Amino acid sequence: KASSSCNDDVKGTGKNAELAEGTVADRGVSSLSNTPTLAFPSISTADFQFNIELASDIIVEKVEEYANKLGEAKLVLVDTSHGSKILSLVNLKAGRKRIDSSKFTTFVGDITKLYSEGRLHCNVIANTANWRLRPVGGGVNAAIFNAAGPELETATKERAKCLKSGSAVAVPLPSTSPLFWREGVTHVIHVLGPNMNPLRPDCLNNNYREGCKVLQDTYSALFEAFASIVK
Ligand code: AR6
Repeated sequence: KASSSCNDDVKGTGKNAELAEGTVADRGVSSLSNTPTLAFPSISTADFQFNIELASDIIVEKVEEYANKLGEAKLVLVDTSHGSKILSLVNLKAGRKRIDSSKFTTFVGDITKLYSEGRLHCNVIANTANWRLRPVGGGVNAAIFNAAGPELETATKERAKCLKSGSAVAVPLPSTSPLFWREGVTHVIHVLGPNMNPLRPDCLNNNYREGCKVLQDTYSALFEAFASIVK
């Protein structure tokens, strides 16, 4: 398997969020919210071709599990289009479970422009990365690495060389990165979800028993990494 050589002990979240927030304000990004907020895309449902009905169940289940554990912090599921099927399904299912909208919402926008274009301040954003943690490919990964500049690649290499599916690694963003000074993002959490696309490494060949478990593990790893940053 392509990623089976990834045995890095993924660690560390960085503790400079408070300091970083001050620096952002100094650089002119005004009216930033103080509520720690994680913006995350739907993991695995585009390039990795994971079934969106199953993925939406898992998102709602994991958000429900973590909403209270995270205290004041908020979770925001993001997608680029108003026609996003995953956002519609999650909104419907979160509504049925009466998930507190002060702890979880959905948002239509580019995850790299949430503050500058949507006036939504998310101090942490999640990246649907590839196992090598490289700034290649498309989707969220390309958008975040492009928007963050070379600073993210350098900071990522200091934390981990690769990523196993089902896991996450949090990377503090240097204040010189445009994502930091323009959007107020202090950390990027890279995650690697289950892959159902035969053209990508480690395809699970429609094994949804394994795939659902890996997707649950990925959201747990993401929300745990966010909890470590905000605590
Ligand atoms: N802002 C917000 N949401 C987005 C954006 C954006 N800029 N771009 C895409 N989405 P994907 P995956 C939504 O394909 O399925 C990469 O090349 C998109 O509509 O990024 O986990 C990596 O390198 C979808 O709902 O992630 C991996 O190899 C969601 O984000 C592979 O693709 C996830 O889409 C990972 O594939």
